[in-house]
Amino acid sequence: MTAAALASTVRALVARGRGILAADESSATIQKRLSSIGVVSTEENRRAYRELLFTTPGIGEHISGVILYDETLRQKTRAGNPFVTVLNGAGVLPGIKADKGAKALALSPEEKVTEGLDGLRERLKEYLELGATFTKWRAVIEIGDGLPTSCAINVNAHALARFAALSQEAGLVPIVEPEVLMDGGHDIARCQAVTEATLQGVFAALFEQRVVLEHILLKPNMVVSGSDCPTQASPGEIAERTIATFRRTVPAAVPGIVFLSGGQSEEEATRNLNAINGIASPPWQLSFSYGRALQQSVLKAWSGKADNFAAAQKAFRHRARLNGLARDGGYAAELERSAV
Ligand code: 5MM
Repeated sequence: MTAAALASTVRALVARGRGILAADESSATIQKRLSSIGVVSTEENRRAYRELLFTTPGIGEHISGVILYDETLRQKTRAGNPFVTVLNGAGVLPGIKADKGAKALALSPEEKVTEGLDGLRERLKEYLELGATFTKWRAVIEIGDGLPTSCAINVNAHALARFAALSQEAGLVPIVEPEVLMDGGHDIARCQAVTEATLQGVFAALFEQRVVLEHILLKPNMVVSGSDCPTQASPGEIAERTIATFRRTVPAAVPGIVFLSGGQSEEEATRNLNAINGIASPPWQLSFSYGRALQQSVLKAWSGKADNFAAAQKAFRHRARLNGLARDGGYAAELERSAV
């Protein structure tokens, strides 16, 4: 794939009014999600749920790309149509989770390092053949007493950069996801300091490994208060601190920042994205790549029952539309009640 093709994929993923659905839950995570609605995580139930999402009428209006899990990239609709074909037909780019999960970091077991580099060049070749146009790798950074260590930041940054370089070599656009977790009682200032240090480490590694910044997307956390912090920051403060942090660390050559939701409620994730897009003229497109914040109400509406299929698709369309509006700063809380 040429540089022009990588640039065109990037542009499509961060087009105005649209964003990314992260449907790349690993087997352990999808099991948790399905069991929360009383559904057993069999291959058929996972397939049926993903079919519900991907065949939602009008999905391409507000969704530009979907991140898939290895199993899902190979699956088909009940009628035998490959998911990749369904998505392409709806104007939605298929992408793939390239990492193999976060594992305990040797000699610092409270922290994690993401694995999956061995054999990655060969897997990426296959993913391209199966129809993926972009990839994603998630690193997890925890905040705690004495955490994160600079070791955890650096080993994860190194792996993210190796993943990004291999993806670009294969002709796939890498989404680089360093997630500073919300878990804990820390305040927003601490989240800001850790996010800043993490992004500095990530961009130093990307630069060192010659990754073309124009052909990546960054998928970070927003700068927020820890989930157990007694004082929760307002959307205005979240937006100000998030943008200030990125201005210090993310080069303007990066075309887009697509946020993860990280455990925020659906409404919080939409409201905060809207506030972030209300800040004047940042150099990057600011969009979403949500997993939970696009799926919580969908899972609940579906509850594993075929009769609820249409209601669940309606819930998905609603969340996608609201985030599509927030991505351009056009969301208002009253719209929560206006499902179409
Ligand atoms: C959908 O969740 C993704 C997969 O997580 P696991 O590998 O732990 O199963 C995850 O990478 C996701 O893409 C991001 O964390 C964003 O999802 P949220 O729910 O934070 O928006």
